Amino acid sequence: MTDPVDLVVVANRLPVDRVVAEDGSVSWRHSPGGLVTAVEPIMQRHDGAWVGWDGGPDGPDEVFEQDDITLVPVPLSAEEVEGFYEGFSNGTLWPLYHDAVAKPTFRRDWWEAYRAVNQRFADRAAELAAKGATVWVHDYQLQLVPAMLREKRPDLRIGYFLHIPFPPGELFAQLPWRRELLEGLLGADLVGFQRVGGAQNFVRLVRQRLRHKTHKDRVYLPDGRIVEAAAFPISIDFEALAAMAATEEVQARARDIREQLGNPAKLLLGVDRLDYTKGIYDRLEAFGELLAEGALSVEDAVFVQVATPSRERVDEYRRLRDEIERLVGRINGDYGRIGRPAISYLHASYPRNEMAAMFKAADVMVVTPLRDGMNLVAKEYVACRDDEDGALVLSEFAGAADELKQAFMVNPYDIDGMKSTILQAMRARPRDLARRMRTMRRTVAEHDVADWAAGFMRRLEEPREHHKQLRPFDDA
Ligand code: ADQ
Repeated sequence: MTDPVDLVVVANRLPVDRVVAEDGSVSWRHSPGGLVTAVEPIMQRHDGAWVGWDGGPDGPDEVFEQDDITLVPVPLSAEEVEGFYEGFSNGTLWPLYHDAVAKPTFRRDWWEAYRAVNQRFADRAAELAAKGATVWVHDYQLQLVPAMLREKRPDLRIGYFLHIPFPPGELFAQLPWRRELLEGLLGADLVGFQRVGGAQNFVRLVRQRLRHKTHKDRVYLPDGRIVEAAAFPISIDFEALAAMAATEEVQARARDIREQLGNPAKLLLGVDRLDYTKGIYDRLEAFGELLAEGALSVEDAVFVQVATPSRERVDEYRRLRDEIERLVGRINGDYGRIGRPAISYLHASYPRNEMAAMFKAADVMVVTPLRDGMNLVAKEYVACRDDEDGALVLSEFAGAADELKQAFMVNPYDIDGMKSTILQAMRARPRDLARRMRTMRRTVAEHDVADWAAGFMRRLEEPREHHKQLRPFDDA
């Protein structure tokens, strides 16, 4: 057991990966995701612990320290990985919350696994938190944790942030366990969403389905507690990425990338986890049609598509990979020439500086998800364009569209619209691009990830009022 701490972060994944060497020895490698960058300074200030799963079956459960943070693993069995993670989280909630772009599967055994694993996360956090401590719970895998935690530890201040979209009531209502999930979230004092629309969907559902009194962004519970729902659009470490992109090493690598692609007039880039919500297929199809119609040729344009391997044990993802690779093969076969592919397709993960070089090399960044909580790639591209050039083509269905209003907006379901907007972005005048990019850079620099985390914590730690329990339905 470790000493109680003032701040506990509870997330599906720990900010480290377990590495098993050939001799069987285990070590931990820092995995520098956005969430770690965001909460690390707050954790260090607060004396914090991070509760999460190590990403594999049957991991260890000893607490350990890394970079001044106490890491508390929650081990999952192979069946739990299947039921809780691949099943309910990624086979039910993920598609449902993304407009049901793939059909969600509803299975009672997955739900049982989800409940049991959420309880284990909540129990772990309850053991670690000091009296009156703050607990910050993250994402769709852990929606029951706030209420489970409050049940054990009513003294805690509990915040919850959903990284993916929160769907409209018509979709959410399909869930056989809709009531339990809403009640789970209401265990928090503050429920954060990427977009204002997500917060509104949540409050409306709570009113309609649970019959609680609500007013604007507040829910008035019968026991006198007030739960707030609000938008906190997540962001990136703008300064660090901009500084990396400005180094001679990254600039040289960007030139190198263009050269290796045969110095095309325009380089278009897509960077996504290989996920059906990201709109990769339709985007490449739009590009293929532009080549087919002669609006573009491989001399004018090369499309680099980075598709990060993701959830490869789930059938839907394997199918998607096959479909995309077939399409890429067809387009390259029809329009590529020796040494000049139409699409350069990379199914791999890259270090940050290589990503920065790709962003720096690309004239047009094509971000066209069918639905996305935020989409950090769009913000990362903007951070890397210190010369204020480059065009961002952005789906209106990404959370980032609320802030990056100067992007070339598209409806990713409208292939003709996407085609003409890609051409417009490729042909835009440098002055127009600079004007757009300057404003977007200012927006992301002002609202970086530190600002996001500090804003959430400030709101969570504000003194809390209680409403009068005797008259809960009067005048709120
Ligand atoms: P994701 O769906 O993973 O995140 P995104 O926001 O784009 O989507 O973040 C992906 C991150 O992975 C980016 O930082 C990107 O640079 C990195 N990345 C992608 N491909 C890579 C590669 N091949 N090699 C190395 N790094 C790569 C979820 C939600 C989003 C939300 C975030 C944060 O779905 O909507 O923005 O969480 O809340």
